Amino acid sequence: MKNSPTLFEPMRIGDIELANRIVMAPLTRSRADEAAGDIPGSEMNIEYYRQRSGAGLIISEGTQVSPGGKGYMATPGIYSEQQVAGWGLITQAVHAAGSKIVAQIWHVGRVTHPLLTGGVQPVAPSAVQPDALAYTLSGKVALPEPHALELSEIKQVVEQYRHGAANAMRAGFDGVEIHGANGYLLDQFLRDRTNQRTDDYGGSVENRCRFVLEVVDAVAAEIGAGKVGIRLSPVTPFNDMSDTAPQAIFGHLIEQLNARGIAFIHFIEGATGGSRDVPGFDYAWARKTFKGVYIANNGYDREMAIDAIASGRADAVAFGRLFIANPDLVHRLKVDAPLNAPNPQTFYTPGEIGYTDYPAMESAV
Ligand code: 8OZ
Repeated sequence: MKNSPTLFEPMRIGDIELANRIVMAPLTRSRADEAAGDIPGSEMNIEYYRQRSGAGLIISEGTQVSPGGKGYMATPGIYSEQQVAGWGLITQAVHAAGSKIVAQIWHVGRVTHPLLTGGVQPVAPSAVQPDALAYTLSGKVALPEPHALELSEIKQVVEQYRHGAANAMRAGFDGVEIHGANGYLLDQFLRDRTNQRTDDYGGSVENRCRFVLEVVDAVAAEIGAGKVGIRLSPVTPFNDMSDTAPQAIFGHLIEQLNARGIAFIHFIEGATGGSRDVPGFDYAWARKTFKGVYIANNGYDREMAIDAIASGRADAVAFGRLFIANPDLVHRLKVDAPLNAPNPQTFYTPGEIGYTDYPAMESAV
């Protein structure tokens, strides 16, 4: 295609200028200081992000907007002053290394256990218990039935997202990605397996989109739509999710997001970390319809990514596992060098092993 961009060319996402079209996907690594209050910004956290600053854009690991929004061990928050200060050290290092970074703001909804939230009962649109386990210091435990949010509580959660976005900007982030994917709170409102409400927030596609759009509106009003994106996974079964008509609900949502002028949508195409071949949603339609930037994700390799940009199927491509194992991923993709293999055993373990010790090419022996 004439004049089509390449993966390695600069681009603009809303208000954010990027050096290339390679995005580091949000990656939970469970290495915040949990004892101190889920604080990010240790030397090794800073080093991890700094090492990966070849990415045009880094999307931070999911960072919970409130203690009740936490679903895994040692994930960082973005609601306390200490957390803002810790994130500030990370954003500073990433900027000094020439990259950009947005905060992924996150509430897990029903995907948690009081052992992870400091005793807070999990919440959800409806009291539908997930068929999934939580990993806690006391081992694996079944997730309990969540409390269905009251109308007044929904408003409080919207305010938590607004506060998280404001904090992200104070911490020096270039914007935020609202986590609307993978069966967490926003996704629980969208999909009909988990949303069985009969009030203004359930039933019709308009009603099931309401909470997500209230969050988007609150965040955009706080920091500007040009600094806001959202991650969606219309067909993933992850976290015991499903919907009877994904195209209808996500189609409506995307049209509504268009009207709000947000900067990007980050699509997990297919099953999260699994098959890309899951029916039910037309990504080509989404690409054509959405006026902002389309970031593609899920199982991309070098060739697929180059082709997605050259063919115009996506504006940018996000890599997860490959960024865990290859701090210099952008350089390696550019020169078509061999890649380090990620080790799933150390994805969520404390410490530097499997975190900051993957070699860059220059230091490889
Ligand atoms: C895997 C393990 C822990 C968290 C997501 C934040 O699914 C996650 C996550 C994934 O988006």
